[in-house]
Amino acid sequence: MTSNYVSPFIIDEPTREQILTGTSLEDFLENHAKSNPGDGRAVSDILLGLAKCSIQVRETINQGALGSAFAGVKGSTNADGDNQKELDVLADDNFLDAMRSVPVALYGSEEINNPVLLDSEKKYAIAIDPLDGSSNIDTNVSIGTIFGVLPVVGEPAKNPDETFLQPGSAQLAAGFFIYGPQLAFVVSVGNGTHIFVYSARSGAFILAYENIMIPDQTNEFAINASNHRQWSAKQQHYIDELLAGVDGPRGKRFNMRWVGSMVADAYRILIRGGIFMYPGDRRKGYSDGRLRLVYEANPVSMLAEQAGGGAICCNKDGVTRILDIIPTGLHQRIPLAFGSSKEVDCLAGYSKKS
Ligand code: AFP
Repeated sequence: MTSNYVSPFIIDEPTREQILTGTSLEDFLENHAKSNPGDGRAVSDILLGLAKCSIQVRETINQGALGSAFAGVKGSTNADGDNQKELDVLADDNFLDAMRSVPVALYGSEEINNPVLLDSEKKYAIAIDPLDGSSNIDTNVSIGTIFGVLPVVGEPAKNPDETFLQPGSAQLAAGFFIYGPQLAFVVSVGNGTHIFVYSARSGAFILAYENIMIPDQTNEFAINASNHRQWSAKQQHYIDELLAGVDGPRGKRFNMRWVGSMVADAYRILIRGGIFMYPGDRRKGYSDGRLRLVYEANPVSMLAEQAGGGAICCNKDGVTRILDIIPTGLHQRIPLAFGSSKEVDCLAGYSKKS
């Protein structure tokens, strides 16, 4: 049977990839290595190692229910008591292996109780959530890998925890991969936040947004509103005033979005603004929210700040910049809010009100 159908996806015009400068992640990292004689080369090698691994992980994710990694709950739990799925474990194994051939001494992962010592002679550590949003795996929703790169402090063999108890401001780089409609890599090495999109055509990550800036104002918020009754009065007051719309004190309508994978919500906020919140609440085990400071809040806060946004913790002690907090443990949770700077400031104002 013959068909005259012509796919609209086959076009002769140049793609945006061809029009873009064509800067690949490798070029970008080579430049970073050359212009930062101290840590630049090592950080670049680590980021490249992570990026290569993300392509492998993405291939497994793309198989979906047809692949063996979607076998479901594995029966074991991680350090925080969450069910682990096959894919969490697989992603963790892949990233751990990838870090063996780059200058990483310590690997601190959401999936492993204690940091893993890879090579005590090396000078860098990686804090990672290998599969953020893993409860969305079976639902074909975007999930991701989020990480921060830290300098090793003290003696990694004797006291591996010490390195992970540095504030987020010590991070040399941070980023996340998002396994969504596109495989994208959001990264900062301390000079802005940049987004690379993986091109299957060229087999490389290509710079798509250089120095992305989060719009400082927004009318979109992200929170799991089903927890409303569990929040503090201040948190409820802030959200209630957003919901009051044009007739309320904010005088405008706010829209809500909640993916349930922080990386996906963060990506949207980087692209079009917004505020993300996971506050502490009254549920058992949720007094400091759900997100982990060292390998979730710190990386996303570096990316938000480097994109002109803000990132804070609001709790009974007041308002603190996330990147200034000294962690008490690798798996510590933290109430987190980040996004458009003016909206983050506004939330901080509500939190300070008596
Ligand atoms: P999982 O990785 O266990 O799915 O957790 C994802 C997450 O830490 C973060 O990515 C989401 O923003 C948040 O949890 C969603 O939490 P709720 O299910 O309480 O809305």
